[in-house]
Amino acid sequence: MTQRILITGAAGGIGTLLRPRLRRPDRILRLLDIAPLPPPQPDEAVELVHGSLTDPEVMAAACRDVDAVLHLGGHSRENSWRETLSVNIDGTHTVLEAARAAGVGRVVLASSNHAAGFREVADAGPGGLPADSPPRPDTYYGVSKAAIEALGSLYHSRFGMDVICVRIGSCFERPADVRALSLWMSPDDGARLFEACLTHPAPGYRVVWGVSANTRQVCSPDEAAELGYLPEDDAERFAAELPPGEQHRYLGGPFTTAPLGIPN
Ligand code: 15L
Repeated sequence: MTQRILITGAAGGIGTLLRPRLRRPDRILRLLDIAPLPPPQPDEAVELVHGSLTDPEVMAAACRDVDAVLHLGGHSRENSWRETLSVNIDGTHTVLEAARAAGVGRVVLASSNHAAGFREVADAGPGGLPADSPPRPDTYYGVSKAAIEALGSLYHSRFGMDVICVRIGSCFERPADVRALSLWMSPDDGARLFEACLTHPAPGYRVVWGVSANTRQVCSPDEAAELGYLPEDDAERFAAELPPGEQHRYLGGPFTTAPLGIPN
């Protein structure tokens, strides 16, 4: 049977990396964004929706006939409190509410390491920081990610929805700096992890880290492994190419000192 997956924020960085990687013969990707989306490739089974995840009518229509939602949309960095509240927190409520009303059984939420950005790297220990370490946000952005994890938990407990919160480390083609040698999630591993989130038979509610199998790992791999995620990449192969730098005291690195509420 054909499966339909709605991806919010599909024109963003991670959405763009995942779009070709989540293609399956028996799958339609419904891609939603307020930004323009590249037109379908030949033989690409996609549906493009231009609209805002903060609009309940847009989301109600977008969730129709959908099997799962991959909610990547929202501000991906620090912004004003008003914007963060409206787009990230209220917007995620709108997404979850539309999914619930449409009977969508599974929602995967893009959380972030910044929900726990004030966790100390030195506390990681040999097993790494647990994925469900209580929030210690480093920014308004981090607060919004902690809040959406709580919203996801509520929608699981009240409505039985499967909700997986992925505390994404740093997902780019290659690690940007020394800090990312610990937190990098390669695009291919990102696809492996989101695929595991989509295919696990009964995940319930859980929080997992979204990172590759990095030599300098500070995040526990166990919770994502329980989902069936087997990362294959390691940021270490880029280490020699990166400018020298020190590991930060806190997981959130520069976010922990960036001014609050100022877009960066
Ligand atoms: C994030 O949550 C951001 O969305 C991304 O732009 C990076 O800054 C990443 O964290 C990171 O910590 O490297």
